[in-house]
Amino acid sequence: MNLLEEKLSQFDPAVDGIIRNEMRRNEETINLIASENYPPKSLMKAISSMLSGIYSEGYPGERWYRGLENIDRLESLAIGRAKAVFGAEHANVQALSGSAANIAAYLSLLKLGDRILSMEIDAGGHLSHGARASVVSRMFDVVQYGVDPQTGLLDYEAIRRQALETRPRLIVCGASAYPRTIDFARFRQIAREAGAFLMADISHIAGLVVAGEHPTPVPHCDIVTTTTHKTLRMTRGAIILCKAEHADQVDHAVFPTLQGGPHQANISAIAVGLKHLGTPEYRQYIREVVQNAKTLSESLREQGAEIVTGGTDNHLLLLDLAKWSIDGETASVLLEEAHLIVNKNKIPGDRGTAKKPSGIRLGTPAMTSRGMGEEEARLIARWVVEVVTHPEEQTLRNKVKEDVIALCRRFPIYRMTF
Ligand code: DSN
Repeated sequence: MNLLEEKLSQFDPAVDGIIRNEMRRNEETINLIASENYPPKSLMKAISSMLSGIYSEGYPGERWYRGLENIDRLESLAIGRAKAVFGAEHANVQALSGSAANIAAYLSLLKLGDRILSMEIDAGGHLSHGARASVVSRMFDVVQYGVDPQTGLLDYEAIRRQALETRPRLIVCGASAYPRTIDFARFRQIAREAGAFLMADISHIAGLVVAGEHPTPVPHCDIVTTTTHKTLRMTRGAIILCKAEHADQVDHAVFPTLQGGPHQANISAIAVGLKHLGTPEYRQYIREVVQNAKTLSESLREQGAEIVTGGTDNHLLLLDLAKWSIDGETASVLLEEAHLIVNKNKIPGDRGTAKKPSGIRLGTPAMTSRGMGEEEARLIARWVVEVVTHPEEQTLRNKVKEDVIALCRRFPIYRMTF
């Protein structure tokens, strides 16, 4: 048997079956996880090529192995597209994930033990911004800012005071669960006054930045990091953008400090994805993502839901469940039974725990990718409220599940057969 020619379904029906079941699960549920999306087929074709077997330590023109002329061309193409799309002086496309990109950014600007000022995870920051559970908190001296517990908003004056008191070497802005526009220019002023570098992690809002639906941090920051698979709708990876003066340190921090060979098959898919970002269709998609999030938020509010900050400016919103006496864990389990997929999330001033927080986070990138719009957002809002306000009613959840599946059939993701 020639294994190189073997079909997955023939050689490994177990794995093939799991993949098909996962495809079916996606087709029959509405994915409201704010950080997830469906990459176009063109990217999935690229990522499953022979490039998966390639090693290419180094950078274009400076490799350790031979036979990489096509890879050099590919990575240069991806770098050039990333710089053009974001208006950046330098781009690194090798980091394997958002956390790796963030750690590489810290290593390129800081010495171990230097102080970082970043957003608390409970307020919407990311693990890799220095949460206690992350290795970042052991590598650096991390102090953190939150949001105003009453409004849920960033309090720039409080952050400024904290920066002037704690004198960090680096200020990190950007979030995983913040529904409002971030004032990067204001962060730049704070960093300048405090004598700190400024880094933005725009993993969640990168697509909005590219499409002009959120102000760009690029001119204000020393380094900007982003994952590629959220609103950017690519396969999973990360991009680091920086000023030319930091280019060598950033590249060195990624390779050889943090990683060996990059995943060139994924870089090929990212290159394709970066080409998509320049199209009018992509800008229209992002406008719809934002409009759907606003409609979802307004419809939830009309039905009595408490939305953190009162609404959203971007692709996600946080639902405060306290008034309905249900926690985020229970709510997410019940919603999953109804085929509505969300994640539990802490909210500002939360008295709950990470495992049993008071909120859930809802995002619109994935539902919008399959063509759902405002009418569907209103239906989703109604179903979410029905399910979380009637936890005892299994029959109601079954009915919502049937309605969700019927709606999903009208919006196939990939038009693939099982
Ligand atoms: N896990 C991602 C999110 O859900 O926001 C961030 O890494």
